[in-house]
Amino acid sequence: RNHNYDYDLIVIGGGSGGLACAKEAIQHGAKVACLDYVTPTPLGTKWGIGGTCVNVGCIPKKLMHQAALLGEGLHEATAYGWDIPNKEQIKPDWNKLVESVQNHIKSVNWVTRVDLRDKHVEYVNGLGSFKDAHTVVATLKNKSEKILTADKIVIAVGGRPNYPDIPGAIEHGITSDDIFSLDRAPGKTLVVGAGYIGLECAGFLKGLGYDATVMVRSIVLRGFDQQMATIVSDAMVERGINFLHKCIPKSVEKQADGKLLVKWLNTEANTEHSDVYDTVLWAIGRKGLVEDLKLENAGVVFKGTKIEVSEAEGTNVSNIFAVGDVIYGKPELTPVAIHAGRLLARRLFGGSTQTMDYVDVATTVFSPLEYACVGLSEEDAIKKMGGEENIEVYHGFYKPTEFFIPQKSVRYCYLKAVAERSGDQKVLGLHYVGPVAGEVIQGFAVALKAGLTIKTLFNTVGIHPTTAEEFTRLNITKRSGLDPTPAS
Ligand code: FAD
Ligand code: NA7
Repeated sequence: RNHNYDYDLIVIGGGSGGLACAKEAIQHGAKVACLDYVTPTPLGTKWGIGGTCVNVGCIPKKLMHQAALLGEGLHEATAYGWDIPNKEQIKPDWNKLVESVQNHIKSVNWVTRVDLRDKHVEYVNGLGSFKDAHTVVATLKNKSEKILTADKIVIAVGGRPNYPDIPGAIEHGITSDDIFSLDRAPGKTLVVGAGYIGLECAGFLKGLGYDATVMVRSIVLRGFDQQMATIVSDAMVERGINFLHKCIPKSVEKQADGKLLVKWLNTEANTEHSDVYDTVLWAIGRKGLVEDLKLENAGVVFKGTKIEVSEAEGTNVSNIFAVGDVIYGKPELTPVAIHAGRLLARRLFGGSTQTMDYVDVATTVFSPLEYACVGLSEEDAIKKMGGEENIEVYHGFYKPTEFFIPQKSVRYCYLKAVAERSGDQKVLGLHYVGPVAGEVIQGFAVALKAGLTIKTLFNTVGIHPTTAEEFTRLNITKRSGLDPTPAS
């Protein structure tokens, strides 16, 4: 070790990427400190160690999604013979749900702290900033400062939600950082933004019985396959979620009765509108948390709110690296941050040369009708292969067993395999909407990474009766023009 420094490694940020990196570095004998500090939201919401995923992201989101699915299941259960008295009066208790979700999170925070202590990672609950390229200042809660030096520094500060620059946005609006611990039922809610976070929040709110509206600036789920995005949003409309298309918010005012008067502009018709809501939730994208880091003191170059890194997650300063949501142009997903953090620690301290592969990362949108995919969207496949004539799209609607008895529409289970047209037809992308979408796509993601072809896919014997098996028998191409809807 280089004894000129207190530590071999300082990780700034104790979220998915930072913790994975710190713990892996310890495995390789490094002396490691990990800083984590949460600046409260404008509403005053704060949380413990573990970062976005555990506290205000994937985990509470999936728990609330599950709560919403159970409500739906309760209604479907009667079709199977469950006798549920006063079904229409069944309502979730928001405060009880929040309490259960927060209890789970607190237990994870605690386990994380114990784990760090057991592994001898020094945890510093302070806001980190650079003094120079090897020195980090941790500003603790009581405003005192702790100076730490290290040979290598990893920036894993993640991101936080953006607020629009309109009157009342910060004073009266909330974000995903607040919703999972909100101390009152959200009531009638306007969700601004139609990325995956906006759709998921509106989805579980409606599923829990609250009136939900999504305001869409341009298109739904930009960056995702647009045919799939349409199926997802149509299914949301069918569940009673309102969509305001081509609209942007103008102002939020609090009325005397405490409700929020929102004014917005329809950019297509150039007309102004307004309505009153109990809650306004901004889901308009996220910014990297570079602001507090004083990167200029270390000479680290950044791009907007993000840091551009090399193939080896290196910044322009040789001993400083970055992983996770704070890096520029890579998928903002927990497993991406974890994998990159771990591989980085192995390279820095374990003699490894393996770099992170950011290509073909599978993901799921936990909208009421779940959507999961891996690889290219149909649009991107057409672009990559130089035209529609060079790809083949196999697709089909399917009625899973779960849909039979409650008589759910076949329109809400759809599978699509996008492949090269020639040879064994390498699979470029797989798309699925339907039950347990993430579980369906995960295994296929492995196959796609291993070079899956249509020939292999169709040569695989399915597991019956599942929805995933349908991928092995998609025999209708879009080109054929045949109806992909099954007869029954
Ligand atoms: P984070 O987990 O955000 O951790 C960064 C940590 O650093 C935070 O604790 C932060 O407070 C701290 N920090 C920041 N600045 C400093 C500083 N100067 N000093 C000290 N500490 C600092 N991903 C999925 O894969 N699946 C999902 O289903 C999913 N759902 C999501 C739902 C929502 C609502 C949101 C918001 C995100 C979701 N994500 C999901 C994304 C996922 O949460 C992030 O990609 C992941 O948490 C990024 O990890 P990270 O380590 O880069 O940053
Ligand atoms: P996204 O995926 O960046 O989506 C943001 C959404 O908000 C998107 O629909 C945007 O519309 C919309 N948006 C952005 N700015 C505004 C303003 N000012 N007014 C109204 N609507 C706006 O963000 P998420 O929060 O869903 O997800 C964050 C990241 O996590 C995302 O990058 C994923 O990779 C993971 P647009 O399409 O730009 O017109």
